[in-house]
Amino acid sequence: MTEHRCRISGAPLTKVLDFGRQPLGNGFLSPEQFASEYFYPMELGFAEESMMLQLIEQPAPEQMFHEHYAFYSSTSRFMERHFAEFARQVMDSGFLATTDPFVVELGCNDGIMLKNFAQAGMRHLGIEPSRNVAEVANSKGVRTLSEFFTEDLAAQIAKTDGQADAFLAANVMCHIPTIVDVVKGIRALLKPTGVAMFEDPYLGDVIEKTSYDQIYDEHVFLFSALSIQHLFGEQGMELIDLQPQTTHGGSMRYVLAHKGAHPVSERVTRILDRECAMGLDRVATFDEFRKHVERSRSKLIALLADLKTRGKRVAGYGATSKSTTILNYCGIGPDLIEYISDTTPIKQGKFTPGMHIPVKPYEAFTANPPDYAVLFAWNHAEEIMAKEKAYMASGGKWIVHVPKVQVLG
Ligand code: DWN
Repeated sequence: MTEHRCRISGAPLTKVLDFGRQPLGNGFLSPEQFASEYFYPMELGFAEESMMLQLIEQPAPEQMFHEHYAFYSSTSRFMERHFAEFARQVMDSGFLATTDPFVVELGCNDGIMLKNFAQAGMRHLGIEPSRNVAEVANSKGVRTLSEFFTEDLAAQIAKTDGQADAFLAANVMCHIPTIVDVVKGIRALLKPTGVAMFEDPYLGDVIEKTSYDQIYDEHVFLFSALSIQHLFGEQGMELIDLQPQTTHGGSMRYVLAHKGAHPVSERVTRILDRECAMGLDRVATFDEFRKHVERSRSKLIALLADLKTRGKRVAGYGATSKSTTILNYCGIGPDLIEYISDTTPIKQGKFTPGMHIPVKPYEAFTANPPDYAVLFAWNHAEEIMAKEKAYMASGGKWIVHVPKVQVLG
């Protein structure tokens, strides 16, 4: 039997959760592709030395991030504003050189954040392996390379463009299995006074809210401040600030710099202490998490089965990557959920990975609203509820599974 090792420390991983056979989270497909659909065993492992929760096995990056990548960041107005504010914070941070600063963003997708630097006339570079979204970024005037970021690429960029004042990433770092190489690249690319700022879904929120749908093929890691401190500490860098975010159901923005380059905020100690109190450094914590996940699954299946028995129509709202985990882990197919509506053209007319529920344009939802809508895009609830007042006024109800399975409305 192969022994699976931690991608950070090389220590053996302890298996803490098994989601069974899962397809690609963003692998929306057509009926002629059903027979050859790719599946892999999705299991979570933990290593106490690195304190890093991670997938034991992950599909190859080229299989997930390519010229047909189905997720465009700019589908949410709220996220547009969030990234404009993130960019403003970087520009006002005092970390950028006063003359000719250089900002690099890893996984810039369609340029949702970097366009703010481009519009401000600032020197910038996006690195985005998914060619289709990188093309959109370039078309918006965001200078973007369609490559995977490595220590070698960092050295090349430093040679051609110079070192960076800021290295940014949002919902990207947790996708990269070769993260140690990426951290070495960041260290090489950053000026001695430069900062790395990145945000990702936060393990503390996932545990507190049982939001297990944050676990899918693309998210090879679920970070905590403890694991990030350890990972960067090994490469001579340190956490200088932590800024909790409400995005994606609870994220954390990590601010890192070369060791000793900048003062460390008192928030860092406070959050690290809180994580130790929550047990994010111990394998036993994930056994409790597993029990909560299993309970959540049973409740969701029971609720949908009951609605079916009562002859209610149920649809999904938002064909998220996250929903792939829920649907496949709970075994929910078109018998329980008629269709899922989504505003992303590339997903429409296709079927969800694994369970093959039809994905329909948003207009299908408004034209023939269901009795109940499962809010798979629960992380955008505020924006969606504001938009769907008519659905609720006409008696439409929501099903959410975070922080617990319940019917709203
Ligand atoms: O890390 C990742 C995050 C940032 O984005 C990626 N690995 C992939 C992706 O994950 P996701 O698909 O779970 O992200 P979202 O932002 O929860 O996806 C929302 C989906 O819902 C999109 O397909 C667009 C759709 N949507 C909609 O149909 N109506 C979204 C909104 C706000 C709406 O009103």
